[in-house]
Amino acid sequence: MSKQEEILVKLRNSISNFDRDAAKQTGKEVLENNVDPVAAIRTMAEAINELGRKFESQEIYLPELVMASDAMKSVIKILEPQMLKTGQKMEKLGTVVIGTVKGDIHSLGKDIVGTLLMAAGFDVKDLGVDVSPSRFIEEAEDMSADIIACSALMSTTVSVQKDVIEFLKAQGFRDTYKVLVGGGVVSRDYAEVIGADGYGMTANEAIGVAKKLLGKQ
Ligand code: B12
Repeated sequence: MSKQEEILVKLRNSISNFDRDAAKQTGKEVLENNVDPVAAIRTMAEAINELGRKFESQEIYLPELVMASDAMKSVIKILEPQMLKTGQKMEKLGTVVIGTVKGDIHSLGKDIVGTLLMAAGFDVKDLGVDVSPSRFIEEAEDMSADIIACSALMSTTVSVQKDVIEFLKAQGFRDTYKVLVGGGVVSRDYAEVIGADGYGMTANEAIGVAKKLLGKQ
C-alpha cells in the first residue's frame, strides 16, 4: 500500500472511530504528503455514510454520529486553504449563495459543495443551515449572485427548495437567478418537477452543473 493510500485508510478509521484528534492529525498528514484533498473528503464522506447506516441499525448512537461529523468538519477546515489555492489563480466564474434550507441542520454536504465551488473559481457566500426562502433571496440580492444553491437532506425539508423557487417567482426574480439543488433526498426528477435550473448528485457534479448554468463550460 502506498503512503498516500495508508493516510486515506487512517483518515477513514479516525472518522469511523469518532476520533477528532486523530482525524485532525491525519488531515495535516494529507497536506504534508500531497494527498488529493478531494479524495480525502470523499473518503470521509464514505465513512460518515457508513456510520449513518450503523446509526439507523442502532449499532451506534446520535452523539457518536455528531462526534464523527465534527471530526470531518475539522479536517475540511484544515484542507480548505489547499483546495482554494487553485481557485485563487483562476478568473472568477460567478457568484453563488449556498445554504441548507429552513428546518434542516445538515451541513457537511453543503460545506463540501461550497468549498469545491470556491476552489473551482466561484465567489461563494455560505449562509449556513436553516435558511429561509426570503433569506436566500435577500442575500442573493446583496451579493448580486448568479446562482442560489440549496441543500436539503430530509424528506420533511426537501419541499423548501420548491418554496425558494416559488418565492423567487412571487417576487418577480425567477429569471434573475439560477437555482441549483442537491442533498441526500433530492433526485434529478424532483429537481425537474420543482423547476430547478440544475441538480448535482455529488459535489463534483455540482461544480460542472454550476459552470454549465453560467455558460462557462
Ligand atoms: C451526518 C448526519 C447527521 C448529523 C449532521 C451533522 C452535520 N453537521 O451536517 C447530525 C447527527 C447532526 C444529524 C441530525 C439529524 N438527522 Co441526520 N444524517 C446524517 C447522515 C448519516 C449523513 C449526512 C451527511 O452528512 N452525509 C455526507 C455528505 C457529504 O453527503 P450529502 O449531505 O448527501 O452531500 C453530498 C450530496 O448530496 C451533494 N449535495 C449536498 N448538498 C448539496 C447542495 C447542492 C446545491 C448540490 C448541487 C449538491 C449537494 O454533494 C455532497 C457531496 O457529494 C444522513 C444519512 C445519509 N446517508 O444521508 C442522516 C439523515 C440525513 N439524517 C436524518 C435525520 C432524521 C436526522 C435528525 C432528524 C435525527 C434526529 N432524530 O434528531 C436530525 C436533523 C435535525 C434537523 N432539523 O435537521 C435522516 C433523514 C431522513 C429523511 N429522509 O427525512 C437521514 C437520511 C438518516 C436516516 N436514514 O434516517 N444527522
